[in-house]
Formats: sequence, C-alpha cells, structure tokens
Amino acid sequence: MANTPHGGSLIDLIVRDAPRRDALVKEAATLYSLTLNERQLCDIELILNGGFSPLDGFMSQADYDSVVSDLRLSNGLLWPMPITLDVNAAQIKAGNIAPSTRIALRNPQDDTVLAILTVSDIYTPNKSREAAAVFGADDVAHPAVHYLHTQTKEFYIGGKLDAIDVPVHYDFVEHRFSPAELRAYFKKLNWTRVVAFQTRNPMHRAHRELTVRAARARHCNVLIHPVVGSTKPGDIDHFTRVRVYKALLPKYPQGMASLSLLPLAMRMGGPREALWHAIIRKNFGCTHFIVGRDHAGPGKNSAGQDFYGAYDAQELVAKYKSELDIEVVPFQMVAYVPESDEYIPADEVPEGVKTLNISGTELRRRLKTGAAIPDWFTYPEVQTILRASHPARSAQGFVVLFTGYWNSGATLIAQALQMSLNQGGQRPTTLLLGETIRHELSSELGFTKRDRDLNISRIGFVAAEIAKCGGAVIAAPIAPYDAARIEARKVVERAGGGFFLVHVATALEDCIARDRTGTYERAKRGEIKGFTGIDDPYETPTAPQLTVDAAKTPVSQIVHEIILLLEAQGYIGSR
Ligand code: PPS
Repeated sequence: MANTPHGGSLIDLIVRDAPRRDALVKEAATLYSLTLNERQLCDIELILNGGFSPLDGFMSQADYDSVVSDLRLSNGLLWPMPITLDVNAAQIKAGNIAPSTRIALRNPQDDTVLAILTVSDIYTPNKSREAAAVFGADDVAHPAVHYLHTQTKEFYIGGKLDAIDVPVHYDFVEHRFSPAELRAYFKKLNWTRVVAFQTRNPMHRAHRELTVRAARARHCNVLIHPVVGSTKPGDIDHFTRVRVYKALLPKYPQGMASLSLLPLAMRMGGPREALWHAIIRKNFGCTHFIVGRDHAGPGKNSAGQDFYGAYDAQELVAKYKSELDIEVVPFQMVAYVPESDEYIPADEVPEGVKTLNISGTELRRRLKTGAAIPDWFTYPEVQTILRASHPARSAQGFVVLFTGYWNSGATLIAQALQMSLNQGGQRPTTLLLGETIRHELSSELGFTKRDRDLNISRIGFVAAEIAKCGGAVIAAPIAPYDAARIEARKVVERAGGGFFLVHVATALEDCIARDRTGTYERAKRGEIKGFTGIDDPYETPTAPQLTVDAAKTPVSQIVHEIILLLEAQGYIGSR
C-alpha cells in the first residue's frame, strides 16, 4: 500500500475539476491573466497534481504567517515552506485584484491557462522576517533569500485554485509521474515499501551503494526521485542528469529501482527543505525517505560559513518524526576503500584504512580539463554521458575576435590562422571577415556607432552559436568600440565558448602606407564619411589576450603566437 498523503487525502485538483474544465477555459478567456515565472510554474504543477497536498492554492496570509513562524498551516498541520504568489502594485491595479477577484494563471512557456485563482487576500510580506525564519538568515548569499529580495514582487496574493491543465512537458515524458500515477505504478509493480532518494546531482557508484543499503536495511524498493525544476545555480542541467539516472537503473538488481522526475523548484532551505521534501515524497506514495548530510544545503553565507550544520536537516526531521508519517532514513555516507575495492559506510571504516573520494567540485574540474575520472568513482556509461555534455577544452568551441584599424593586417592573419587550424583538423573553423559579415549579415547597416555596435553584436551572436556546437570562429571586423567587444565576449562565454581578443595594433600610418586601394585617401578627402582613424574613433582594447603589430611582425609569427595561446588554454592539441 502506498503511503497516505499528507493531511489524509490526495488533493488532485486536475481530477476534481475535470468535469468543469470546458466552462473554466471559457471563463479564463474573460479574466485578467498573470503569467507565472519558472518557480511559480513548478509550484503550481505540484499544487494542481497533489504533490503539495493538502495545499489547494497559494497561501493566504494566515497560512503564510503560521508557516513562517511555526512550520505549520493555520489548521496546525505540519508544513515548513511558504508557497506564495507574488504580484506588484501595477498588476493589482491592472487586474483590479481584490478579495474574490478571479485571475487566470498562465504558463510562461506556451501561454496556456493552467488554473483560475480566486483571490482570498492580498498582503505585504516582511521579506527579512521570512528570510530569517525560513532560511535561517537574511543574507543574500543564500539563493532563496537572494530570490526573495531581487525577484519577488512586493505583495502576495492568496487563494484557492480551480484546475484547468498541468504544464505540458516534452522531455523524458515517460519518467514524469503525478502522485496518482506513481501510486498506481507502485501498485502495478506490487511495491509496498518504497524508499525515495532526492537528488539534484548526477549519481555515481556511492549513490547506488547507499540507496541499495537503505533498501536492504528497510526491505524497500528504491525510487530515484530527482528534482528537475529549478535547483542550485551552477548545477549540472537536468537533461544530462536524467540521462545519467537512466544509465544507472540497470545497475540495480532485479528491477529494484525506478525513476520518476520531480518538477520541484528547490529553495536550498536545508532543514526546512528536508521536511518539505519528506512531505512531498509521502504525497507521491513513498513510505521511506533518505535524508543526507547537508540536505538541500545552499553553501556558504556571506561570512564564509555554512548556512546550516551538516546534520541540522536530519535533526529537524527527527524532531517531527511522529507527525511526518514517512520513515526518514538518515543517509549513511559511504566511502570507497581501495584496499578491498568496495564502498562501506564511513563510520564502519576501520582505523587507519585509507578511503578515497572525489568531491563535486573536483569532478567538475576534471570534466572541464578532461582529466581522468576513475572507474571506482563512476560507471563508464555515466562517464560517457557526462563527458558528452561537458567536453574537455580540446573539444569546446572558441572565438578569436580580431580588432584594429582597417587594413591593419587582421584579415591576412585571420586567413592564415584558419589555414593553421584546418591543418590541425581538431574542429570545424568558420572565418567571419568584415567584408563577409557586411555582405551576408549586416548589409543594411552603415557606420554610425549604433550600426557598428549592432554589427559586432550580430557577429557575437553567430560566433556564440557556432562555439556552442564546438566550432572555432575567427572574426575580423574593425570593431572599434570597447563596450561592443566586451558584450561579444559575454555572449560567447555564456554559450560556453572560449573568447580571445587579439588587438592588431598596427599603427594608423602603417595601415595608410600599406593601402594600395586609395580608400584612406578617399576618406581623407571626405569622400567616405566617418572612416575609422580618419574622422571616426577607435578605442584601444582594455584587456586583449594578445596585442600584435602586423607592420613589425611576420604573419606566420603572429599566427604562431595565437596557436601558443590556444594551446596554453587547452583548446588545441591533446594533453
Ligand atoms: S565595424 O566598425 O567593425 O562594424 O566595421 P567593419 O564591419 O569591419 O567594416 C569595415 C569595412 O567597411 C568599409 N567601410 C568603412 N570602414 C570604416 N569606416 C567607414 N566609414 C567605412 N565605410 C566603409 C571598410 O573599407 C571595410 O571594407 P572591407 O571590404 O571589409 O575591407
């Protein structure tokens, strides 16, 4: 038998309101709409499908105050996390929002109406109080506190929901279960005792070992129940993680484990979050829940100390044990013992016996540099998946952006660099000469500051897209403005590409002296207006990776300097 939902019954609003759905859709079309943000979208999905039972809407002030100060809804039921809907004064005015107003809540991804909210109250939260009580400190180093102070609008509106649809997902659909579906699935599998494992990270041998140990100790099956909503900034994306979990499933014997994805927006709230996670798993029918060391920990505060003690979460869930009705299995840290080639609980490792571990930070470093990840740490299948989405530098894309006066020699250097990179053959290489870009991408642009900036921004966009797919881009416009070059760097780096700015600092006199086309002469005579260096500015780059002078150094030597730079950063050659 699956576990009883929190509060006694599953609040499946979709099933409850299905008979009225058509009328609700019609009504929604006449109402003021609020488009939810990513976090609210996660929250509403779990309200609508019963993952947050007994909630049937966003919290009223009475519930909110009680949850913040006492970890309970106003009816006394244990609930540790505020689930609120924030709005600003302009929205209140535009929607005439007042008690009893009905508002359509829309999915930001496809604009569909998910539910109608009947407003019960509008209230002003004390955000500092909420931060201190719920997250332990009013410190913006905490991601949820940062969100509260920077993203959350000034008013909360409470009220119950009438359900129309849950958000549609297009990824890993076969692994997405509502609480009712998961309960039915457990029934089909004849699973009566299920231990859930919460994670927002890839899983390795140690996780497989500890979940099997938990299953063995409690005679359970294992539900891998990873969060695929928002997690901690900087985490590995859920697409990669889900591929990892799927690769891990066959490592469990006899169909012992299943995978279900949880569209939760984590708050990284440590102890309170652990309690909340346990309640959610109970709603999904699980009977047991693993709470680890530093469960849902947000990292360091602004004084450089941990926000929570490593075992605070385990202590808080133990405190509310009698009200939780899901058995919490404290995570036993397992350590790898090379001597016997096995994982054993850290507290069972005999004195003096050597153990090994690779931290998350170390794993990320190895993925970045391409350094080896040992087989004792993870399965080869998992390693292949992680490497595919975290290629080593030698397989990552990069952009070399040349900047300098017209006729500085940048075009020749760019062409020669492409030859050299093609010889290496490590990745496809694209050459974006000023002339090509002006013809293919920016033909309608002139040479005002605005047009030149737009030209560089287009080059940055295209280069970033190519670098994202692992290609090399060599671009050689004049790019006279520092801010535009800096912006292009940002766009490329955000896409995961390396960015190298090379200033071809050939003196203007030399550029003019080498000009056999008469272009500079025409500019000097005023036949070309706003020509860079003649009657238009060139801003010297503030922080180029390389500065070269094509009048003083042969092209082949300049290309070699760039090759050395790329090699030093690991983008070319193999290590
Ligand atoms: S920018 O500033 O980076 O957008 O310039 P870029 O795209 O590199 O364009 C340089 C080419 O445009 C010709 N040209 C001018 N350059 C500078 N200032 C003015 N006013 C100007 N008018 C035209 C310049 O000769 C370059 O031509 P190509 O054919 O690329 O050598």
